[in-house]
Amino acid sequence: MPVFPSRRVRETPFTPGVRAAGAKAFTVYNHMLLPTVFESLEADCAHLKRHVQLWDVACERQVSIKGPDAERLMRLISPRDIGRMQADQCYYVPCVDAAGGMLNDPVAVRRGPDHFWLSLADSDLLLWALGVATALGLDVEITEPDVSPLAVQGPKAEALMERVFGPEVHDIRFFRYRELPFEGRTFVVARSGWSKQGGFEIYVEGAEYGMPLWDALFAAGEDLNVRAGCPNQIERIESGLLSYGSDMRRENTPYECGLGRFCNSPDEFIGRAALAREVANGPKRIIRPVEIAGEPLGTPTNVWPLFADGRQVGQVTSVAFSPDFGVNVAIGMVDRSHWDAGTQLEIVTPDGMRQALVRDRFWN
Ligand code: THG
Repeated sequence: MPVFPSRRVRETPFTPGVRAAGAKAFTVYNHMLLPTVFESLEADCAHLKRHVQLWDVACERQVSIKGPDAERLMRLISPRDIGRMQADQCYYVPCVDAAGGMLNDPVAVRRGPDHFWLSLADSDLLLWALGVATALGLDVEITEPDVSPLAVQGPKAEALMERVFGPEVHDIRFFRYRELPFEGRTFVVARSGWSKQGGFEIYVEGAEYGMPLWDALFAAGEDLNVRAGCPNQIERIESGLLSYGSDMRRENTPYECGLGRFCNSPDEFIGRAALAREVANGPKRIIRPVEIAGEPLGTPTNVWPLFADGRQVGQVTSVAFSPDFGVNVAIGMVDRSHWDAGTQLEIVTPDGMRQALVRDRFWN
């Protein structure tokens, strides 16, 4: 079931490399191709934990917010303390509507006093930013620039990055960035990425630099066993990294998603009153790691309901069999009455009813 690319379902600057490396499946994310499997989920995961991978995550599109009112707009649309963000810093920022519902969970990158990028999860947040800015008559320019993130992930990412960008990469702290040269250009290089195996993200500015950088990293990493990879469904569930659209949506608040620690803004941001009420009452349900017993399960294409005493008390939205932990690992949303670690539930899967255990910690 190959995906038919078009102007709407966009290829990326790295697509030639991804195809040549033998991507077996793609999904569509921000109207762009995102590879999901190379060898197999299990083999890709094992390699990621031991070596280093290049990930085409160009689909993490940037919304550029630039101009005299850029910080004002950022303070309105993020519940996080944007005012404290340093010049070289990245912030994970849940964005919410007036009712406190999640609209996206981007990584914000401060490019300057009056310039931010929002590195999006899968929803059209540009339209929201544009709507807020237009309604309030803010002096900002909002665009989707020609910037394509390339992630370098895995325990050998440090060694590979040093060979291409120099020893300065060692000085980049978590969720900080430096502008480092490549073939006469400089790129934002941040220590971040959608895995817990360590690594960097290079924000490649200018599509024409995509394949030259891809090829340079491959050539430099041959003895490090570098391979093409992609966000891995097993590893990211083990790590508790949430996927917007799957694990949480507009019907969820950041507190339900365990993202309350990123909602510390002193400003009058959109959704402030709703989130204050949520803090006062406590969330009704919460994201939980869930272990599902039995044979390896496939991936859900819709919610799998969780039951206790014949009543639905939650749902599971991401599942993978973990070879390292020997169980089906899953991300669920569980009602307050049943969210305590150690609670045994039943889950309806396409393979029938299974036992499900609510855990307090993710695996990685
Ligand atoms: N990198 C960049 N853009 C992105 C993602 C990314 N856009 C889409 C998607 N991923 C956005 N969602 C997330 C979710 C989790 C994290 C980053 C982006 C993440 N979380 C860490 C954690 O939960 O442990 C650290 C958060 C922190 O402490 O600030 O990394 O991956 N460019």
